[in-house]
Amino acid sequence: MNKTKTVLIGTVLSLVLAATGCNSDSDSQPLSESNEVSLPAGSNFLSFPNDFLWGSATAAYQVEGGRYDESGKKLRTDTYWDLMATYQTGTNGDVAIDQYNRYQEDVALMAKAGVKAYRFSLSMPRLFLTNNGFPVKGTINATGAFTPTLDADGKLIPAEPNPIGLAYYNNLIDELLANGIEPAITLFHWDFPLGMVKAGEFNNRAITDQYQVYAQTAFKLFGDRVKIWTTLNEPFSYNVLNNGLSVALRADGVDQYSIAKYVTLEKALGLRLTAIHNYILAHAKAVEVFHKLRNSGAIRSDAQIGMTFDLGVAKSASNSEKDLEVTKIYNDFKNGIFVYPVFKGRYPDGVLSKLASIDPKYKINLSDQQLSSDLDFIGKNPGDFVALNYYSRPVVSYRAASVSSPAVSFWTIQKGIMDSGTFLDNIWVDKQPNALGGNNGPYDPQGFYDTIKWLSDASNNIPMYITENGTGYNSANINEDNIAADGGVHDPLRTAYLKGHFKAMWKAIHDGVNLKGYMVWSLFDNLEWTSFDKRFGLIYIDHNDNLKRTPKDSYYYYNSVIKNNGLSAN
Ligand code: BGP
Repeated sequence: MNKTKTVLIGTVLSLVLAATGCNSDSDSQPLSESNEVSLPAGSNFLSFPNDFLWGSATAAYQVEGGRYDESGKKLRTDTYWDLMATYQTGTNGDVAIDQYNRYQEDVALMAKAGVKAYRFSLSMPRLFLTNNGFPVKGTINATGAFTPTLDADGKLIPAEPNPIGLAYYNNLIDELLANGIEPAITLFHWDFPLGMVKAGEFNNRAITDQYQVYAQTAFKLFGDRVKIWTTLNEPFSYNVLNNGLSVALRADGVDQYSIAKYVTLEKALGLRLTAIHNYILAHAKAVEVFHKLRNSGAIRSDAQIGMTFDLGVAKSASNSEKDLEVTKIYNDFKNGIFVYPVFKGRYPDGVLSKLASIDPKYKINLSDQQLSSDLDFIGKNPGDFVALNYYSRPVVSYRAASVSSPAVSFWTIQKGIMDSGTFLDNIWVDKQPNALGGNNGPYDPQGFYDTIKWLSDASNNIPMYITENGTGYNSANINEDNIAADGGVHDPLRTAYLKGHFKAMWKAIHDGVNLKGYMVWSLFDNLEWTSFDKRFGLIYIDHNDNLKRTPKDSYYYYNSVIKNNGLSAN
């Protein structure tokens, strides 16, 4: 280990110890203590509701592997991420953490951790192997273009699921249930078959109908056993931060990496506005068909569905009127653009006109009439719960136009690089990581609380699940994820991070938020889309030793929280 890193870790550890009240030494500085939530005086043990669902989350491309069988035959068709990951770092998800072959071992580790739910995603490329992974029947012409086949009523026809892929998900679900773990399915966690990306993915409205048929097929296949469903993962990250935007840029003939540094947040939102709208429309279409099936008794009557949002409600840099005002605008625009259509049936006031005023091509490509009928439909199909992924949140301040920007905005499309930039003329957004925040942006449990509250208000306090939260560190930052001499993995930073966020959840419930469960990201170190370096797991995966699983200290901490259904306030 090099010296700089050793010093850094030493400093950070003392900050953590000071912040968690474990063992302060004289050099300790308070670690953004203002970011911790304050608990009611006299709080001692923080108990969670009896039915609180403590769980963990993953996504298919990040854990499954299982791209080929032993004879080299494809077990799934290609996904866009097979290209993305390889293009960026030369790595790929062919094996990932091999959950495809080791799901029984992994479920046993979940059971040992005491988790009550496992959120995983279905891989469309695995479930539909033929026809380039399209979930509907169709034909492919010589140039590779897909044309859906329609029935006599002009409707799409569901494709036959691939029996081997289907067997995998059935086995996984049955194994979870046999271990008393609730399966929670994400229908779309970004790994579209390559063919659907070539067909325009969410820029193409027709994809929303194909997605609806896919959702219906999945409900019919697994809805007898699965109670918790999320439709689509993270509209912001999918459409703006990473692959959606890169698809848009490539389609424009622009190299995504050279343009990355010139892409301001509003430009990225503008470029993907139609796709964002279609993403939300697809959610509503899945909810509609889900409720039809539930009403007709075709799936469990207690099954529930919702969408997973990636939000971070910004903190104002100061109490100045201007900072407070731009922070409100930022939150309404940046978070509201995804949430308001679903729960209010409208986009935030002024956001569409503002984006169009920046560039006339930043618009949803629909007639006013179609847009308003879509919003009516979306507003009528919000789902049964709302789900939140939270890692961090930015600090926002007013920046006079006369102040020269230190740099062009870096809302980079490469995952994992969070930086600062301008948003809408005079809004400065700062997302520098702090010690406990690792490479996710700053550690900010108060931001978690604020985001939960904001989302609860925006969704009329509908039941809420946290579907992702956690932290990953890597060698470029702070590497605490190593097998120690004693054979364990000691990750006090991750434990401290979790503890701070559990307190924030407790407080939100105490303050009336209808929070039903929490899925940590992640139980396993996994393929963080383009690299294995960022380790988010409570279980260490050893790439030098046959992907051996070793529970980290944070795993045992989580186990104790679940067992006690709460944690100490101190
Ligand atoms: C979320 C994704 C997850 C996972 C997580 C890790 O955006 O839904 O799939 O990748 O982020 O966080 P990070 O973006 O810091 O890598």
